[in-house]
Amino acid sequence: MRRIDFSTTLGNTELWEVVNRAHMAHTFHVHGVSFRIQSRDGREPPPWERGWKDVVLIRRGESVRLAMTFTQPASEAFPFMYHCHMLEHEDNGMMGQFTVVRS
Ligand SMILES: [Cu+2]
Repeated sequence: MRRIDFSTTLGNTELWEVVNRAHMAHTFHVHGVSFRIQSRDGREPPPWERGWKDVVLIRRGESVRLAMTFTQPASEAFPFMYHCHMLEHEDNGMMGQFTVVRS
């Protein structure tokens, strides 16, 4: 609960590549920010996935690129989380935490 996995700066735009090397699909969710799916396995996402998201399904073996801009601060005392949205997975630790600091 007290672990901070990384920190970013308020106003930063980042491109995250999330790779699912597991044997099943996972629903990747980020708190405190919305993102757009830039690609799935290097290909443009289908039309229904081109809007703002906070959850993305990542099938086994798949890789997605997500673009996001951090507009809300998050301190070490109240960090944001990113996690699998399947309850049994997040309850078993498929989760991380990050801060958004002022420059
Ligand atoms: Cu999962």
